[in-house]
Amino acid sequence: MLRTRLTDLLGIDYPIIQGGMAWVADAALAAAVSEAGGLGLIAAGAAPSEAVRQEIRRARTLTGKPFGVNVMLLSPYADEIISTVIEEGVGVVTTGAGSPGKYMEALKSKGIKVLPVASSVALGLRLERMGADAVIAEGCEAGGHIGESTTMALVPQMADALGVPVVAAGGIADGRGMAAAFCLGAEGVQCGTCFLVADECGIHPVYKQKVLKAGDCDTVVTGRSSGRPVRSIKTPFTRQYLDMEKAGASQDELEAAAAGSLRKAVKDGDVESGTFMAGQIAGLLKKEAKAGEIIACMAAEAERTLSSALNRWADKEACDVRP
Ligand code: TUI
Repeated sequence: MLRTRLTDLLGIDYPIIQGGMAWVADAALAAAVSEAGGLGLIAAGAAPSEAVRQEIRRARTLTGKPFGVNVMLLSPYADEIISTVIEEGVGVVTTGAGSPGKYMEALKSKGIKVLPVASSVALGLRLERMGADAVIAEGCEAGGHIGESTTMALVPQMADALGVPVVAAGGIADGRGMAAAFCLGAEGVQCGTCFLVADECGIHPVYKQKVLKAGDCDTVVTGRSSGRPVRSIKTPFTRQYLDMEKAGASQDELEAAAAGSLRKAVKDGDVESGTFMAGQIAGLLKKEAKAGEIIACMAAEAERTLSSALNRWADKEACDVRP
């Protein structure tokens, strides 16, 4: 069994965390993932704290297993969401799109496990010093808001630099990817895109089909000009947006074009003005499945892949000829 420090830390069966996808990751998806032995997350996204509270309570009616809340730190409601998470006794918080520094003491003093996303080693080290229980090293293969480094380059450097467990994210959607992440030094994985096609994921059917039909080159990064790059599935809208960026559109114009576009994709399947966030691994996903099947298959395939590979951990000392 793939037991690691992460499974012990979180009290879960498989070292698999579901990504905290804004507008997507609700109580139903989080509970399904947690019921299957992973860690489900409710994404707070930009929702008001009372809506997040209702989702936390709904998840409790669906599962008795541990689940967490992802706090998107650019949210205007981040302060209240942190208070809500504490009041509701949620055990795990993951964060994205910023540093959770100012919330760390409040969360840690209540025994809440904090797993921030970091897309660089420098940030990972800072987060560890602040008391992060584990760090999610997310490569730019991921969907949504991303950093610069790839998962392949980031994870081993993060694992060497940190003492706390590293969770690999970005580009992982099956057991081979999970095994690869473990070979790079990760003790867990976080997967978002593969759960977009879970039966329990309530996104618009058009969104699901876009993921299922995507090929390896069908995602694109917009927003580089504004310093907030976002990966999503190529659409006429992403083409238009990139053209606006090339033409030197102002931040205000770009923000106005993107405002509400993720919601339009998730809720309405709006192909004209929606942003269908997904990672590069979308091309690997060919069918819908229950969250429990996705997790069980991934874990079993990772174990098979790892046990049939050379035992690199045993060789690590002997092979220490790396620079
Ligand atoms: O957060 C994500 N993915 C997201 S958030 C999101 S909502 C959004 N939509 C449009 C623009 C911006 C956000 C959609 N997808 N992943 C985790 C992640 N966090 N990736 C990168 C980071 C990150 C970036 C900067 C973490 C920390 C950071 O700066 C920390 C600091 O203050 O130094």
